Amino acid sequence: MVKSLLSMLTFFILYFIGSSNSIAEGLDTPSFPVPWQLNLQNPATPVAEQLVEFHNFLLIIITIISLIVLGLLVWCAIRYNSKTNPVPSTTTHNTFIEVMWTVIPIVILIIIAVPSYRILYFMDKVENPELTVKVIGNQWYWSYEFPDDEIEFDSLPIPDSEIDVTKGQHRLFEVDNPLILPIDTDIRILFTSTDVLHAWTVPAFGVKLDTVPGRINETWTHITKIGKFYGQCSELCGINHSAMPIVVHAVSKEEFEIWRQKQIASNIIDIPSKLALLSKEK
Ligand SMILES: [Cu+2]
Repeated sequence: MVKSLLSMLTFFILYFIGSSNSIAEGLDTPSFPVPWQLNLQNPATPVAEQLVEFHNFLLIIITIISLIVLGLLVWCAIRYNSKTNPVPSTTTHNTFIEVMWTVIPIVILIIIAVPSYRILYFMDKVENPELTVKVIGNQWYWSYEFPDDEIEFDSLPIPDSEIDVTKGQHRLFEVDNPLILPIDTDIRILFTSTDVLHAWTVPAFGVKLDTVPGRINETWTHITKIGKFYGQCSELCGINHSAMPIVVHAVSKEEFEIWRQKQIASNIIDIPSKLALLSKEK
């Protein structure tokens, strides 16, 4: 406990010195929650990198503001209490101070708004996506589609009883069919839902978007690291909201191509059975 507190304290001190990014990388934050985890997850996309930088920038601003306000409160409490200052001043207006406490917050808000909007527009769309993936929220699991290749599959959570910790599996976080995505590729992600609102959230990608029934939302990603990335549904969607984990396997372009071809091949084999199903429906 004491050790954890000390490491937390050291972390914060170093954090405020301004070397936060290198520390965050050094800690190699895993892409799922762990006890005593601090900071955001390690970014794996340019969007997530910018969000982490923006978060660190805001942390500096709020720290300075908090310290100034605290300093003013302490100063007033000590210098102007009834003992040290028995006869209070009757001053009610000071034009200079009033202008300052209006102008300074406006300037601070502008300083925050500019990078905030820059990231918001950066996250919005990618010009020429190399790949499109569609995320569909269902009560209570995710479905994924690659519309260009007619690949589609469901991604269901693995129940606690089947989790094998020795294989590095994490309780409440694993799925049977993870989403496979290539690295170094501009990927357009479309979001929709079949029933209620869900939100597809993968913190390491800086992606968090609602899936809305009857509507398509859009964002993009460009994964820079090979790895396994975890996320969860982040919109209260019913009784099993907590049992909608997201797993993304980011693989090399070559590996992705092999996986894609396999999926396409299995689709082709499936066509006769699909046709049979269709004729039955008629
Ligand atoms: Cu959900």
